[in-house]
Amino acid sequence: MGQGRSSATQVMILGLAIIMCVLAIAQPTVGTPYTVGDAGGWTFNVVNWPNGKSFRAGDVLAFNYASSLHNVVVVNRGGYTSCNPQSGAKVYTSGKDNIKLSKGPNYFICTIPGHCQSGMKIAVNAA
Ligand SMILES: [Cu+2]
Repeated sequence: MGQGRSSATQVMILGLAIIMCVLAIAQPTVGTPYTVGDAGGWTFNVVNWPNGKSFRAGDVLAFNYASSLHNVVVVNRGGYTSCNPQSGAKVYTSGKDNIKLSKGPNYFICTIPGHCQSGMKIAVNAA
């Protein structure tokens, strides 16, 4: 009599194990999220925020800022250094922009006049 119950328990355990395996496999490889500037957000003098952090391709940078005051522009190395975006640079303006890092160097600036020059720029290298 006890035989029936224990096999039902075994089936249940097996079922749970299968479900857990499926969940583990289905877990997408999501990049680590980072909030640029931490609590201060995307603002002036955020330039040193990436220091000491290691980023990987696929990690997501969250740029939080007042959309009336700032923007986020994806630039190349020259645009980063000069604070002048190359033509066709992608511009984000929502105030809550999540940008996925690509492998290698990633550069972001704010193009509101004077802001990039005031340290509103970051360079992030993604492994
Ligand atoms: Cu700005």
